[in-house]
Amino acid sequence: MSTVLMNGVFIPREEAKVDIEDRGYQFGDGIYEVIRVYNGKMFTAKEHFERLQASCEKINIPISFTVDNLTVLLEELIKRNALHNGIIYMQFTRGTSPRNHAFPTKEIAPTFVAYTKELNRPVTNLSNGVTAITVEDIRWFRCDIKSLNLLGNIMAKQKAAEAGCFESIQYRDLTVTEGSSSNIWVVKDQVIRTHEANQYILNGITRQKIVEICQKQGMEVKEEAFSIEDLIDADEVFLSSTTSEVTPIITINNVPVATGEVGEITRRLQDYFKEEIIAQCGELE
Ligand code: PSZ
Repeated sequence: MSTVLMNGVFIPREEAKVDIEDRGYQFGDGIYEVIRVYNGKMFTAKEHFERLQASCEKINIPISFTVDNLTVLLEELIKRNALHNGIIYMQFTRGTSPRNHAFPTKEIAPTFVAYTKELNRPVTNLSNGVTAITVEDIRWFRCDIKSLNLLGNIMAKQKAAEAGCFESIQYRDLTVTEGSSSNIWVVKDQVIRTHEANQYILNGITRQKIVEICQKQGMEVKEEAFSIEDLIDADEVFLSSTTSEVTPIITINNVPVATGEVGEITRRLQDYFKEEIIAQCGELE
């Protein structure tokens, strides 16, 4: 039986219940984070906590934790669930209040939940790459907030699933924004590009790490939007996320990317990223 952290208390998963008037349940009025755990240790935890705080501030959910006490609680959660490789899912909602679109006028406590899930590294996808389709980005204009409102994202992912593909690459007008749950990258003539971090995308923690790696390794990286045409014409395409790390994309809309082989720059970035993981969490199996 697994243990869940709910509002600061450890309880059995079966006992973790939310009220029907929790604003997360009724309006999607809340935010979340997913932190990767390797060898029982959290990877890039500080960055995830900072984004969590930023998301809360952007929608005025009062923050009821410090990074230090949250770290202690999540480490305890990992221990209680004997989590070796997996994720911590955590979310804050604005709390429970009689239904009304406007925020409650009375001060209410946010609802906080965190739980763990076992998940191995997606070694087959990392090695062979995945397939993708392009879909129109129908989401709102605050994709920088890691909001619980994921209808646009899940509809995009469902389209990919129905096409037998791993991910949907979203575009607005002619510009590629991001995947349904990942950031998208192209490589052309040794130059690596991904959409700039603004309101049209989530500034992925994996994305930020990759930019850092490129700068450290002297690989040319541009945080600059690119078009559907650039995507189709790229030498290499890959996606990045907490659970997918650096995953090659080998076909888009059933058409191979360049030769259809995983690119050299993608492989280098995978290796550097793995070194980052090992430096923080220890040797991987
Ligand atoms: O397990 C899951 O459900 C996860 S793990 C990561 C995500 C979902 N999504 C991350 C994400 C996203 O949802 C969107 C719309 N854009 C980019 C990303 C990548 O962000 P990081 O690198 O922080 O995971």
